[in-house]
Amino acid sequence: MERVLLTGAAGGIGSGLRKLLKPLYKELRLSDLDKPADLRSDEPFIAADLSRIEEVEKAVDGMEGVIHLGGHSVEGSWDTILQANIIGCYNLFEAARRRGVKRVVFASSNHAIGFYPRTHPIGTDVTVRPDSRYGVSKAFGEALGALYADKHGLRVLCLRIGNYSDRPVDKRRLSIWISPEDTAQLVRIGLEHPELRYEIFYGASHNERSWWDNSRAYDYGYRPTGRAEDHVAEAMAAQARIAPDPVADFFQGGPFCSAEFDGDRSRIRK
Ligand code: 15L
Repeated sequence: MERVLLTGAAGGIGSGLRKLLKPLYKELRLSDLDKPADLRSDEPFIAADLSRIEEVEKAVDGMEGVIHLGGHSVEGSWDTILQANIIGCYNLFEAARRRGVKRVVFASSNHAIGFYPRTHPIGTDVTVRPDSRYGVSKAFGEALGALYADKHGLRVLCLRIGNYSDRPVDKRRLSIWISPEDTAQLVRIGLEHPELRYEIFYGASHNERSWWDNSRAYDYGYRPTGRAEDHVAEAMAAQARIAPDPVADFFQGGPFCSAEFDGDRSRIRK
């Protein structure tokens, strides 16, 4: 694997990953709607709007692998999600197929399964329970990845990313946090592991409070170095400043679950 495209390069995860991955690949091409403000002269960049397939095809041209972080990274209006994450994700996989890309690492999200209660530990083989239009778009991306893997032989890794950050910032994030270095480690498995065909992994560091069985990632050699419990005091101090929210505090997806919530409150145990 020598030529890799990183979409969403100007975003939070993209900005961290491009620095960690640059030394590892001969060409790490960056793409986003606009150039990252701190783009260096040795970083190739191509602007692309994911909702325009001809622009996406140009961005993936000549690449062996794609790390697809692009799109809208939180809840948004239906039209925003439709253009950036549904049409955009389809365009990415279809452009990859047309241009002979071999592997795609797709940034899915914990919000594809956000409506599982925190008391219900899950693996990656459960039915999706999205907590938002954004979460639905991530489940859609996982399904597209499976289609392109089974039908067209693309190798695809979907990372259900928890919360990417230097450290876990509240109680919920102690369960779902992933460090930049562990994210890079998982991306490398997606781009390089010889046996990988199609997998879903949780994008999580070594978190003692995790709700997720991430054994598939460990089977592929994942050995996270980030430990959420090293930051427990700070995270709990931050949590003390957040107002309690019975819906957000009950489900794995947190505030994505309570936003617009007018469902069955009797499901929520005290
Ligand atoms: C996500 O998927 C978002 O991209 C990120 O901004 C956080 O909200 C994260 O989930 C989270 O659940 O903490």
